[in-house]
Amino acid sequence: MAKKFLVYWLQVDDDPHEWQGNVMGSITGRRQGLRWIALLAALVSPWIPAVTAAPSHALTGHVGRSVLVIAHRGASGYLPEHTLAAYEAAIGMGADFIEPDVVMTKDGVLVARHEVNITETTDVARHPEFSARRTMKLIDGLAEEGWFVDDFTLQELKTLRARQRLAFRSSRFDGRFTIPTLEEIIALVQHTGRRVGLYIELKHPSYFLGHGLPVDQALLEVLARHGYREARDPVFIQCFEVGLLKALHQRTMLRLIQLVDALGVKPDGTIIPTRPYDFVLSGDHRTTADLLTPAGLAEMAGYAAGIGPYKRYVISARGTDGDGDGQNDDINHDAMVDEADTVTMPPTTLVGDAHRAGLLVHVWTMRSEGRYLPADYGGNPLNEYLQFLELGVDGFFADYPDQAHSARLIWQQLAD
Ligand SMILES: [Ca+2]
Ligand SMILES: [Ca+2]
Repeated sequence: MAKKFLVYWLQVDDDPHEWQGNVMGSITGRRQGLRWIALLAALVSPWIPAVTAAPSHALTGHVGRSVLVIAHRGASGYLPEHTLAAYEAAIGMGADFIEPDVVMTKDGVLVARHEVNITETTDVARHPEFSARRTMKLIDGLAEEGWFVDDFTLQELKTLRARQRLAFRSSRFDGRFTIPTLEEIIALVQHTGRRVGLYIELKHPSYFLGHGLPVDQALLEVLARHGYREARDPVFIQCFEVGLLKALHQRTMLRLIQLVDALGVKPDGTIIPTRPYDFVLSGDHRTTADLLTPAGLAEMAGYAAGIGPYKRYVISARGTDGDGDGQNDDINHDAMVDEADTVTMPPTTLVGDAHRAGLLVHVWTMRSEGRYLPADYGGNPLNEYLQFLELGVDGFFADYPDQAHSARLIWQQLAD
């Protein structure tokens, strides 16, 4: 999801020191790290018992009671995403939940992939027997070319191997791992020796329903078959679409999370909202910005246990457009324009607003590479984690779950 957020296109009046007046003002990175930790400890001490009242691995989830490490697509920073190896590594790294995105095969089996289009994350292009299946499809209104999961049976899909999607992450494990089914993932978490939860995202449900593949029904059936039925069970079902979650709320006690997307961030740090795709289909003109108003939060609290917002809705970041071309400048002169060329802005009130509405807040996505870290974090992802912990989020989606786990440990030590 991150790639699209690297687009910044408005003039910015940038002053990296302006935000120092707020409580986060000591995070200026490298040299001031210790000062920041001392300040943090002083700030949090009066109310920390509420945060640590439940053990960190409590999977029931409850506003203000625990902070969950959610392994985003598995330990996807290290291994090809959505493979049993990536999930198993994440469990070993201390994740409370692993996060399978599920899509459906031609023969109605739920498997883990982030996209309907499997071109980027598998070696399908190197299988001549499938070359004729290369095609063009409309996915949520956007034309895509490649190979698509719903054109393959499970048996065919199992002949493919996963590959690393991002050029700057290791490709040494390409070709090693198959695409797992949801059933295989459930078997993995049920045999790990500790309680690990499933944080399952239904991808593009309107697309699949439109093609005669009822992903929601299949998901509830698979989960029920393995004993996941109640709100106390270690499962969250997440989706960007609103209507699907509202319908699920009528049919399951399992906890639901409303994901809240964005189109991008303007150079001045303003978030550009988007529309859930079911809103596009139904003619509902509201955007994700409307979901995050008091009325929107109250509505979501009627069917969801929490929200999964893009993290910039909580702490945005802005760039610099000194040359006036409408794009962020490469202020660190590394020949790339990315989040390292931005600085964070004062936090919004979203975490508190959502908590007052009774909603958990699980933010995405924490990524440790420097290109994802605004300059004031000094290249250290710990600074980002601590800032979000200080704001009271209830969980993180993390590509490096070991680092999320470490950050939580440090946070807890600061509280002692
Ligand atoms: Ca996901
Ligand atoms: Ca740069």
